[in-house]
Amino acid sequence: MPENFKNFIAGEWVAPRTGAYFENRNPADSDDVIGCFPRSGPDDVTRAVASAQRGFAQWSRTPAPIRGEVLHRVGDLLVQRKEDIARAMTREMGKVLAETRGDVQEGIDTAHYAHTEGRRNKWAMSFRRPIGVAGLITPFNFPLAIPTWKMFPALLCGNAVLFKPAEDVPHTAHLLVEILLEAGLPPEVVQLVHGEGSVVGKAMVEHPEVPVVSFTGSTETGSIIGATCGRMHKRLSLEMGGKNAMIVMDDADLDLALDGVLWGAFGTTGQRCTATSRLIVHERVHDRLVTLLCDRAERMRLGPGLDAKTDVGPLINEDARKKVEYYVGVGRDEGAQVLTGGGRPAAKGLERGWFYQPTVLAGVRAGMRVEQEEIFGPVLSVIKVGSLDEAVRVNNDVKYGLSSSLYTRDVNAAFRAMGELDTGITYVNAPTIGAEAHLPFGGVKQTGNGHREGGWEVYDFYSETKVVYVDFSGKLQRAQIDTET
Ligand code: UN1
Repeated sequence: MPENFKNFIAGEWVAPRTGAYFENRNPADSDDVIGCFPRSGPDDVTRAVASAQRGFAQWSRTPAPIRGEVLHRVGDLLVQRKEDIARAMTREMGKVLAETRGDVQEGIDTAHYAHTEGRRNKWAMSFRRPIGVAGLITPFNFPLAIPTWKMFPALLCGNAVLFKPAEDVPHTAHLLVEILLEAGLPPEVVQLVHGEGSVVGKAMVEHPEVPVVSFTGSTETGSIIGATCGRMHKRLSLEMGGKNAMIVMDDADLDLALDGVLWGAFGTTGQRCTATSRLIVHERVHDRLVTLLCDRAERMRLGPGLDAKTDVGPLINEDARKKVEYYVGVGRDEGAQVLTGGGRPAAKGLERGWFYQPTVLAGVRAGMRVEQEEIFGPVLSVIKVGSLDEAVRVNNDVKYGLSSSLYTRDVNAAFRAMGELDTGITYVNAPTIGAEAHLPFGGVKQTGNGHREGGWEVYDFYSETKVVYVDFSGKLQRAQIDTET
């Protein structure tokens, strides 16, 4: 005779008021009756609810840590009986043992997690407070965007801002501050101080009443700022160099990769921290892609940015062009071939600007200076590899880690590379540039110091977390000690 199981009501195992039962059979063997279970009626429910109300009154006043302890013991007992319960569950429900064991394990995990949640036994909250005057030092390449990345979250958090834009782009900074004032920002909340980094930037960073500093620029300057901020215990966000690579695998959509690399390498005349300055190409598609690339690069139109027909504008200044010229020379000396570009454009009308041709260096090998150092101009180094593993190694073997990109149609390869590419940002089937405001922006290694701009992470940076505990028990509850009622 199969066993008659009972209800558990008001602290007891009891038979249903109805006296009726139903059979529970093994779905894999309908001759196997597991037991007979109560076919209960509304009376049973009413009694159960009345009892549960008393239970609630008691349990809701039991401190959460004690509730957690009980759940912890439940988890431990589930561990002990895991196998028995899994077997009983398979017999009744039918799914295979590996699955019913997993089912029990999920219960164990849930119990142990609930236990730790029970530590929250005081009413508590955390909220954010502004820090003070934020010193913002910004580069020339995104004259509006980068100041806003820093300024808007800083202001939203309640800080005042002291803004020093790059010497090459003071006018955009001026226009931005005018807009802030026109929008109603109280005038003393923003300060704009133009000038040189070595004077104005330095004075800001060293000022004791500027407790938070955000800098985007070179790794060299970032290191100096970091030393000062470290010494003065200031909060500092650094966004520095990059040597970003696009990897193109042999299964990639080459037309897509071609559009991507042209935009990544020569957009903004290569003057982005995120610029694609290395193209790591699988040997099976290398020659084809490089031919197409040089052909397209040669046809890019240089000119003033205000001319609608221009693809590539000038570099920011003479020093920037000299640096690019220097590096192309270094590349030649290292044995790279200049497949296209490699000089100033001859076209009339460009003599008075800091123009430089989009340049492709081929035959670049890992470890060459043009492969390792940030050039910040329209120069792309092409490195040939034989596998994704090699491509990832080459990508990672630089001191920077801002952005990376992988072109492939292999979803498994893409997901593996997302984890292995040692950069703060990875694009799949898109170039290394193009970060958006709602996601965290920043890099690893010498690119940054662990902070992020953008997303909600930046709000962390511009605020201090305040935690408040309110103990309403009317008696001292010593944390971690008074765990009993
Ligand atoms: C930079 O070059 O410092 O992701 C910023 C991008 C741009 C920002 C670049 N949205 O390329």
